[in-house]
Amino acid sequence: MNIDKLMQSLEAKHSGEYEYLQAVREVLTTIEEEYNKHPEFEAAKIAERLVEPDRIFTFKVPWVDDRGEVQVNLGYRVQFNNAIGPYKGGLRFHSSVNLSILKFLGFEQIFKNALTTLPMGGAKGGSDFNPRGKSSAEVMRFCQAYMVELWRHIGPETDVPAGDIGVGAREVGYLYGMYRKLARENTGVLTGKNLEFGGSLIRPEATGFGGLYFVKQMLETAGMDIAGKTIAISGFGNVAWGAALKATEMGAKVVTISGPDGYVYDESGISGEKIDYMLELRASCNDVVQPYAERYNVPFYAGKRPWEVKVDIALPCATQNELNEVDAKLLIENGVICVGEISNMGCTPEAIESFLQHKVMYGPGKAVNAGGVATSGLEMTQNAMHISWTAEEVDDKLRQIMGAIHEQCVKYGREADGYINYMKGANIAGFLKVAKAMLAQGVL
Ligand code: 2IT
Repeated sequence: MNIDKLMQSLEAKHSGEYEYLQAVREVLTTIEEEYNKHPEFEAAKIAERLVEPDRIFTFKVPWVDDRGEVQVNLGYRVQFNNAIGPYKGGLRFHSSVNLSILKFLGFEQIFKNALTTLPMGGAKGGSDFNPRGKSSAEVMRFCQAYMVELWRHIGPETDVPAGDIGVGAREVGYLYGMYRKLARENTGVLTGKNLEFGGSLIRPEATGFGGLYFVKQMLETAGMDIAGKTIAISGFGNVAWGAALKATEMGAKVVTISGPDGYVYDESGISGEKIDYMLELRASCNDVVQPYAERYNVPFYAGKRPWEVKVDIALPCATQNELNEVDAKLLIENGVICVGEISNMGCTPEAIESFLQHKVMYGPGKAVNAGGVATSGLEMTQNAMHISWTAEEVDDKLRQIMGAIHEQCVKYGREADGYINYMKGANIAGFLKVAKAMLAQGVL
């Protein structure tokens, strides 16, 4: 595989799609050695076929706001690869959404979904619509207008969307309602549904819980215990909430959460009712964490990120590239032991390089945050069987899946000196599964 040539051709075709090119470069450079052991991959041009999505839908979403004014947003669905199962991946509604971001997320999703051991292909979608500050009626009208266009391209055995940033149970409910009406069928076409119409227990907690199951195993593999460790979390949404809940239950102490406005530092630990309060904060329309600092009388650092705090473990739980080289160096100086991305591509390539150089344990998003989509896969299974599992059954399966992902990362990521390069391990394990499936099915 000639990575430079392939990257140059992608850069020429998709110039300016920085996040997408970043995600592709990371995967190609980490799988190169393994790839070159398989001449059959090169002969079938697996890399060239994998880096381009199967297809992309882009559509206009017109809707009417509460003042009676017509609004026009852009909607997307990127169906990246379905060699091992139906396209699967979330929808992101945020003003920053563009094709580059959805293509990086869709590309990452291929390998993440392969790692879960469940039969799911990779996809992502969304819109530049921002639900923050909108009334529920506006969100409903937008979701309905979005689904009027998307419904023809998805289905329970074809493409199964879910939530991501800006898309929670409320949005999934409105999207599902319109799909059901248009398709005239009740199926598991979306995951992250409410329990009353096919949702799974533990799905809201799953990304955060899965992340902590994984981080606990990383520490245990290095002979350490998560109990008693201090943790910096970024974000204050669903993922940060689930992570704080499980970290606290495991005996660790979460000392930060953050928003676009800055971060709060709660030295005594964000636990108990303070974790419940995160949900209230998220539900309020302002997208700020400062009220937490006022309510619990703790310091708030405006415009700053939580990576300057001295902690044992850092868990990015917000968005892509939220932890850069400067942040990484600060964390390392402060003695960080482990960094687990529960957000997608939370660290910049330079930050990752610093962690690897300093032999800090680093878990990439496609392994650490796979618990969310894994539990979506379990929701699909329950829907297909027309049954629902108990919380314990789902949680047990989630633990097993996170354990299996960890095992694959160790198998393919352990280096000669014993250091586990989880990024390399996750990329190789996810890639091999998809590549073998593509190879067996011919040139498509
Ligand atoms: O990034 C992710 O894995 C998700 N947003 C969840 C996707 C899903 O289909 O549950």
